[in-house]
Amino acid sequence: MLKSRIKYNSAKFITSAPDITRLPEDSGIEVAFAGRSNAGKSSALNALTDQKLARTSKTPGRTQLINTFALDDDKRLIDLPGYGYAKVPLEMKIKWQKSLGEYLQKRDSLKGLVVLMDIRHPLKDLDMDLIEWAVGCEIPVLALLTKADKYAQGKRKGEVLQVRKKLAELNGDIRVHAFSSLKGIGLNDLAWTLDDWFLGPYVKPEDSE
Ligand SMILES: Nc1nc2c(ncn2[C@@H]2O[C@H](COP(=O)(O)OP(=O)(O)OP(=O)(O)O)[C@@H](O)[C@H]2O)c(=O)[nH]1
Ligand SMILES: [Mg+2]
Repeated sequence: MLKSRIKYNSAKFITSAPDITRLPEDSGIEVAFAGRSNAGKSSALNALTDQKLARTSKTPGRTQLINTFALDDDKRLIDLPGYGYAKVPLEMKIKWQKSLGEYLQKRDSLKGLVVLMDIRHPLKDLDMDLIEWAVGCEIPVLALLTKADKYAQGKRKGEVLQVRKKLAELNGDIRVHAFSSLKGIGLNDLAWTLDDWFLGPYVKPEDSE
């Protein structure tokens, strides 16, 4: 059971949009999941919501549309198309990278970005571009090092510290956690971060007036 303020298992699929003109109205708060093809974006969304909402696949490039899920009338989760997969035909690549770029640049309701990277090869050029762009726009970032079940605990923690150190240089609002949708590692870290972005930081009842 997730110890979060928001009930993520109430998420409902709204739409698969080929471009940003087909998305729901740009109001309320959206948190988007981005990362290289096959990084585990759709799996993370499914683990968070405890549902099979997003299609996952062994074939990279599965998610080519902007998939939108609603938590309530003004809170949405977005599964973005993956980037950086070499074997996709150029024409398709241009089309969906365009929708990704447009989404990132134009979507006013985007208030937080989850950047998923395979723990075995994090911080590739495109990941850094994306994170630097988010910092520049003052959008908070949660970097999730996915498939953390592939590493033993010591190695996992070492990798998290290394990525944290590298990203600290950017001086942005960036958190870094290990994650595994398979083993549930980091699931609460994800849920608590989203809680903060959707609802504002948690204030203990005894601290409030
Ligand atoms: N070992 C392990 N494998 C995982 C984990 N999460 C995802 N995978 C596997 O990684 C592959 C890709 O997962 P997806 O969730 O479809 O990745 P994606 O980022 O949505 O990929 P695209 O939609 O193609 O961009 C699948 O074969 C998953 O089973 C994890 O936590 N551990
Ligand atoms: Mg996907």
